[in-house]
Formats: sequence, C-alpha cells, structure tokens
Amino acid sequence: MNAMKLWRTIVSMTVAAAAVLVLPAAAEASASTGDYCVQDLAGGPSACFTTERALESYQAELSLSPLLTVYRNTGQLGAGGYLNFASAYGRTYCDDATNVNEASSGALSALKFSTGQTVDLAISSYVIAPNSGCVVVFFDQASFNGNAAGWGGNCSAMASCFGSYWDNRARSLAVT
Ligand SMILES: [Ca+2]
Repeated sequence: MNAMKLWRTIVSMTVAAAAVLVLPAAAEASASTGDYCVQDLAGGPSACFTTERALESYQAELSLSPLLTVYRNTGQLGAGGYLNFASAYGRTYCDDATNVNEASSGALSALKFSTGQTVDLAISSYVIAPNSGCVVVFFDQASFNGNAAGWGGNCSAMASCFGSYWDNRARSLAVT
C-alpha cells in the first residue's frame, strides 16, 4: 500500500512538432522511443509509443483512464491542445480522502499539451471524468502554493467558473 502511494504518475502526450521523423521500421510500440509517453514524475518517462493509439492501448491495459483533462482553450476543445491526468493508483475514481492526491502536478511548467505548448499559465477549461467523484484544485503558484480555486464539476471557461484572474493562471494542480 505504501509503495502504491509513492507512485506518482501522470499521463502526458507530447508531439514533437519540429522533429524530422525518420522512425525505425519496427517502432510501433517501443517501450523507449516515441512521442506518446506515460510518465513517472519521480523517474522520468517509463514507457513511450510512436502513436497515440498505441499509448491508449497501453493505458487501457493499465486502467489509466484520465480523471482530469485540461485544455489550452476555452470550450474543452481538444484540437487546441489538451493534457490528461490519470490516477496514480490505477483507479477510475477518487475516494473520499482529500489529503491524498489522486493525480497531480506540482510544476505544470514541466508539462506540455498535445500541441507541444506549455501547460503552465495556459489552462482555460477542463473536464473531470463523469461520476468519478474527483475534485480538482488549481494553484496560482508551483508546488501547490498560492491562491487556490477548483471544484468537482466541469468548466468550459476558467474565467467564468472562478473569475477572470484564473484564465491562464494555474501553475500546479491536484486531483483528490
Ligand atoms: Ca489558455
């Protein structure tokens, strides 16, 4: 149980926009190459894949359906850039405890949206997995410091949900 609690995992999907893609012929689902990664925050990328489909297949096997998806644009539009956060415990729900982060990032500056752009100071909307019981709290400073805002419902515009200050403001977040 303690070992599980130490395991902090987020899922990030990045696209290397400027890379010259000359991939090995058999790189479909390598555990070490590719731009679609399941990332262990404590120890760097743990598994990468060359296609989003391969990553999703891997996630499905591990039951890592995202608890939270944040978007760069308002309106929860994936095409503008999104990032999924999956449970650190392989769950599809959040329990009643609020002192344990089900999923989190203390430094959004280290993360990228699907479009390759930084997540730091750029989140404008989000979706929480339906019926997951999860609540997300956003902080305007890294490491879960500063002012906080959040709730368990979806939000199509941070400025509408929490006030204009909160559009493009989050620098860390926690799902509990
Ligand atoms: Ca934004």
